[in-house]
Amino acid sequence: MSIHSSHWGAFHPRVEDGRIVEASPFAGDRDPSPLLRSVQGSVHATNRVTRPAVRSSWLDGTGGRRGVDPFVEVSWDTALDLIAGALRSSYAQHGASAIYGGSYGWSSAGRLHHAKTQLNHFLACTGGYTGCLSNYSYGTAERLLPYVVGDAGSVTGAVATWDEIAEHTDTLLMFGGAPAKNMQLEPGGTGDHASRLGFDRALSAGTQVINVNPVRSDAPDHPGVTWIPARPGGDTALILALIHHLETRGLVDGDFLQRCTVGWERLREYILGRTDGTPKTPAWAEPITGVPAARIEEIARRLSDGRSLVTATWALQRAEHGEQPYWAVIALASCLGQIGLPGGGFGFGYGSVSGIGSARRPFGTPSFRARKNPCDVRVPVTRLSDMLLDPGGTYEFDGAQHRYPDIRMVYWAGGNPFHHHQDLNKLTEAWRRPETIVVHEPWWTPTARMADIVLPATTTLERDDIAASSKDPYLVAMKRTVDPPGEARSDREIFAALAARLGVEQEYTDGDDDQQALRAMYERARESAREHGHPLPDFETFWERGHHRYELPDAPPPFAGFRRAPEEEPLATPSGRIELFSETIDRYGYAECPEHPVWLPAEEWSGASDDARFPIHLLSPQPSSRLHSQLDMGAVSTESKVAGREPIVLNADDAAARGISAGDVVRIWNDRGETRAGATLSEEVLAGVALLATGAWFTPAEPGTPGSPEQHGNPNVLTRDVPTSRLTQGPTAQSVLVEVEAGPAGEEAPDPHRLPEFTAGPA
Ligand SMILES: Nc1nc2c(c(=O)[nH]1)N[C@H]1C(S)=C(S)[C@@H](COP(=O)(O)OP(=O)(O)OC[C@H]3O[C@@H](n4cnc5c(=O)[nH]c(N)nc54)[C@H](O)[C@@H]3O)O[C@H]1N2
Ligand SMILES: Nc1nc2c(c(=O)[nH]1)N[C@H]1C(S)=C(S)[C@@H](COP(=O)(O)OP(=O)(O)OC[C@H]3O[C@@H](n4cnc5c(=O)[nH]c(N)nc54)[C@H](O)[C@@H]3O)O[C@H]1N2
Ligand SMILES: [Mo]
Repeated sequence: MSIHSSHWGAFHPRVEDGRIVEASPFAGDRDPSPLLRSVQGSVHATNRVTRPAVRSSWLDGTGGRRGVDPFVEVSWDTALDLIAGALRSSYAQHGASAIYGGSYGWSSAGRLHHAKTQLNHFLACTGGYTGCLSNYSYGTAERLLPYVVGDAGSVTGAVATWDEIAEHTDTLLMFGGAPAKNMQLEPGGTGDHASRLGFDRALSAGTQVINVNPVRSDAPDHPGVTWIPARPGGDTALILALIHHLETRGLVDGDFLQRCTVGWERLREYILGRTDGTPKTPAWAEPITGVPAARIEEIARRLSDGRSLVTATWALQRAEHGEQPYWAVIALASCLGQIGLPGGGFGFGYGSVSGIGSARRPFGTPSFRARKNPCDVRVPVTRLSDMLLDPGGTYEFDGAQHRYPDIRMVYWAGGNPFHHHQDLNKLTEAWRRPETIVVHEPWWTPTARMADIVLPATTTLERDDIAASSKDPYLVAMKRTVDPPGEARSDREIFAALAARLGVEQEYTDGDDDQQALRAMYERARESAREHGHPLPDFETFWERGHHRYELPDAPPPFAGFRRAPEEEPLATPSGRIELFSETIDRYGYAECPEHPVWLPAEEWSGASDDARFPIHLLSPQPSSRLHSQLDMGAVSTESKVAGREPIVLNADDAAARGISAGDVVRIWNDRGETRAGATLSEEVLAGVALLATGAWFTPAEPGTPGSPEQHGNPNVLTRDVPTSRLTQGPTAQSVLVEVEAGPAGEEAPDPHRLPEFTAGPA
């Protein structure tokens, strides 16, 4: 039986007449994702890009407008000559930094044909490019944590495993729960979805879960789970109040704080109100968080009574001041004194992706090694629009000042900024600046429609690859299963042809065809695995069998060595300890991210009452029905739509107050934009909060026109393009206020997956 893999899991493709008719779950997967049902409809969708296409007014040099002008289909030779010419002239006139190759995006699970990596490798061979830094997922934490605990492992998977939790944890305090919907995905694929089962095992073993969350359904419906409805964005106040209660009742672990942390005295002064006159008591936190003071005291007592683990989803740091809840969680866990004990302390990202809470592989997995970028300009991903709009402008990041490059050419492969970036009306404006925009895509996505040159890329099922992730026990051979539609080529094949035109073919391919490149990747990983005592079969055996499962020994709990001997195994912080006060951050002087965790209300959140026009706090979580914008034309996403639009989840009382019934089309807006969605009502979402998942294909009524109403329910016309802070420059998509109303009636449902307009030749 043939085998393949994807970010949503390994599967067996069944083929009839050259088409995939079913993707059935891999036998090793104990909890396969329902998203497999969307595979065939996506691979064989009618909106595949099948031939190279060029925007007509770009082709004839008359300018025109992206997103508006029709496309002209051209031969591969013509398209590749045009791109090679544009690259040559960009390098000659403006230098490497004028080419933006950041190209953020998940691409595909295969590690050789990972489109962003291949693009970066290609542009490194041709002379360099402006790259991107950080990510939308956990970029804030990734920057902050090294200052606090020495590295970012506690957000990327170096956390207590579900097995450790089941065995040792009495109380699991979860900010944001651990949503089962998100555990379906793992970048690089998974052969065995283990997290949901792990969570269930912990509950069966008696672990008590406290789910602090504006949404109930992010934890299983189980008697061991208590839902604490809490306002989004208020978590830091709640955590400070927990610490206040522990401190004033003599429940903090003074010995741990003294041995393993620095700065407790300073933080304590703040929490007791001695530096700002406001003690952070449970009564103080009650009106901020919506959680009764008595409840907060009870949680503090439970935490200090037995083994406790404090967690937060990645979503909490994707918000204004997103550093603060994470730093505060670490302070709370420090006060409890169980960091480094099995099933105790803190950990981030449970439920954010599949592999968090699984054993981590301490050695290499097959991956493609891109050449080093000879250009050293890199801009945080969240600053995309500002970079395009403000060439030469300065910005602050991580304690230093930087300058935006002058971008003339944008090259994107494997990402969809017209779904993922905040404030898409601002991006539409910024996107007008570059002279040339090239996109490789399997599908006519919103980003492809906004390009000058679009090249048809294959999907994973149309080429050979290997799936692997450091948090999953399987390596899976992804075998070519069907023929590419039309003239589609793999990104690697496309770049090889361009490299030949630019005289760097040998540098780009190393002389390897796909099979040789896969073998080289595999052999490197095999070597690394062997050094760690894990023999992998030879490449032929692996490829023939289709998968390999690693059996991994249990690793010691995170921070165990440090806890035992902080002097001998110090953290990589300046003090070698956990920093509850950071002198380095203090020196940067960022008022929005000061020297220790603080309560700073967001400019936009449901606790702010100064703009009565926008009373609803809009969260845009990850969709249960797809991966971001991927698989939107698949069965699962299509069936989830309400009135032909993305569903918005409204609190039932909020809906009633607005005369909105289930199934209605609603209009959602704020000062940045407006969109439509289909109403669904729920008692399990806090009043004043609404959920509109990310990833519905951006469909403005008038394409290419900033401010045009979006018709399909993409939340990013409403989100704000402001960073968490100058320290981390993370995204703040969860800090958004909107208003929602019924109607307008009679609008036709959009067709987000339609083909663009084509014309025979330049006008
Ligand atoms: N409002 C709001 N916005 C968000 C978020 C949020 O929570 N709220 N979350 C953010 C987060 S965490 C993330 S990670 C981003 C995700 O943003 P993206 O990673 O950009 O989202 P995807 O939809 O996965 O886009 C991947 C694109 O790559 C294309 N692709 C797939 N395989 C191939 C291939 O082999 N070759 C080529 N050339 N293309 C391929 C797909 O068709 C798709 O268009 O979104 C962010 N945006
Ligand atoms: N099905 C599916 N799964 C996915 C993805 C996908 O597109 N589809 N995308 C993947 C990617 S790229 C990423 S980065 C991860 C993201 O993983 P997360 O960031 O963890 O995902 P979210 O769904 O945004 O949020 C998780 C939960 O946090 C809660 N939450 C949000 N804000 C707050 C708050 O202020 N306080 C509290 N207490 N709770 C809050 C919400 O109720 C939400 O359900 O998901 C991954 N998993
Ligand atoms: Mo992400």
